[in-house]
Amino acid sequence: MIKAFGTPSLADALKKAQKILLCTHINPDGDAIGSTLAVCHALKKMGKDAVPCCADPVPGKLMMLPGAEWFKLPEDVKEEGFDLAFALDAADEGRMGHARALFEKAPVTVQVDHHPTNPLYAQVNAVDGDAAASGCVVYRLLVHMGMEITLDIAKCLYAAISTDTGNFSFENTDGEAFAIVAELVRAGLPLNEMSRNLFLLQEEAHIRLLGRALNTLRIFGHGKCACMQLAPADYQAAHATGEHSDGIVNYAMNLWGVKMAYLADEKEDGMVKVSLRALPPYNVAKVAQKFGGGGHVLAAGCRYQMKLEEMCAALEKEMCSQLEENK
Ligand SMILES: [Mn+2]
Repeated sequence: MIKAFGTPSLADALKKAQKILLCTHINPDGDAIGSTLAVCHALKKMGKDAVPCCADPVPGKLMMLPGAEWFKLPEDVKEEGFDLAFALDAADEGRMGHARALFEKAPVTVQVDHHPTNPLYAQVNAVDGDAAASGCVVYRLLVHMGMEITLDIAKCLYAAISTDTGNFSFENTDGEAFAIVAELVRAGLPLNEMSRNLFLLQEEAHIRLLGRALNTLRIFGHGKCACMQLAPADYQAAHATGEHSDGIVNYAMNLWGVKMAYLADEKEDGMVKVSLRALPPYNVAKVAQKFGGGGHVLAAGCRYQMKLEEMCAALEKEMCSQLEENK
């Protein structure tokens, strides 16, 4: 169920302010952009001047959200005299990058967030470490303020909640996330079109690069490990750049029976960038550490100077000893 969430001081601060700056975190994701734009739409409906700001541009996939073109880089925010600055989905002040200075200049600061480590850096903090997304906390705030969930707001909150929950598949996906999306659908959310845009559509360069990687798929460790590799020639053939390899390692990881996988990606400078994935009880952070990298137990990476084939052999040796350790 949707949690009752009394934020009278936040609602009060918003009602009193006229010129409001909305800041979110660097390398913005769907929750950052979606939560910020949902609040922006609501504030504009209340007759406020609201300016959304981010130190990095809005990613291409999120440009379809209504109001995405309102976003400004901090250096382009010319307006002075904001009465209030609002931070969204920023786990600490540093996450705002160089938008932080603008945030701190405002006489009143408020924030909405869902990171449990948030140090409550604003004057008014609506932070719930149990919420699946900042978008869930924004939804509670809008309902608390008696705001109508318009179609534009519904699209933005859907982007926020669906991306932060991995399209409703991560551990953080809770009843509230589904309950809110039920309300968004009632508000007219075009679910099929939105989910296709966010989760299915890919650039041609990504699909062509994936094709090259799939051709190198190898299974080892008695079916428990899988790997793929890419080299500069693959990027040239696919007209791809570094960002187009995002997610490719998952195709090796998502094979039946596979417990650990890697993608070894040779770069122009002779370094090999490695992405590693695992299922419990295996630990690929340990594998990455052998090559000066790190990360999480189930998702790690490293960059190492070595010939591609030698790197693959070395990784496989480490992964096989992970298999032995967890027999
Ligand atoms: Mn988030």
